[in-house]
Amino acid sequence: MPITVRFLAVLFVFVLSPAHADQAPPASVKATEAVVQLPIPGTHNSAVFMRLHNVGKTPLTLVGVNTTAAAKAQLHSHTSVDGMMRMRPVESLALAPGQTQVFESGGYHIMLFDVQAELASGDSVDLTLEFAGGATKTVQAVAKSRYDNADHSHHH
Ligand SMILES: [Cu+2]
Repeated sequence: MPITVRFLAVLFVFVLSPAHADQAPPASVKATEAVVQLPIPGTHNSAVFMRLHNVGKTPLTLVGVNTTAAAKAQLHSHTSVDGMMRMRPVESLALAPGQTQVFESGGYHIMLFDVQAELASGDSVDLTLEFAGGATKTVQAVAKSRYDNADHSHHH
């Protein structure tokens, strides 16, 4: 009986943690100017903006984002539908070698749902970017309020 239990336990762990998740090398990407925009007071959702650069020699496909700073993170695009700007989830985003994808207000962004209420301006937030094939890359973003430096945002 104990042997059977041990076998089942091993099987269980194996099923829960596919081997490739631990062995995939970090994706060759570099994120700069990564910012977690804090939600407008009274709301809970917000977005991440950054510049994501493929510094490797192989094409990459971003398929997901994880962060402990929000209940859920999702890739979004901003497109015009019948003359209205609408956000919509995107399944994946290709990044050619040498390409820089800008995530910005009004364009591609990482949508955050139920942002942690205690997150404050200046806090560092880890974002784990997930790529097709299992490679990941954890990048640091800074939490910012849209009311920070309001006078200077257009002078750079
Ligand atoms: Cu969005």
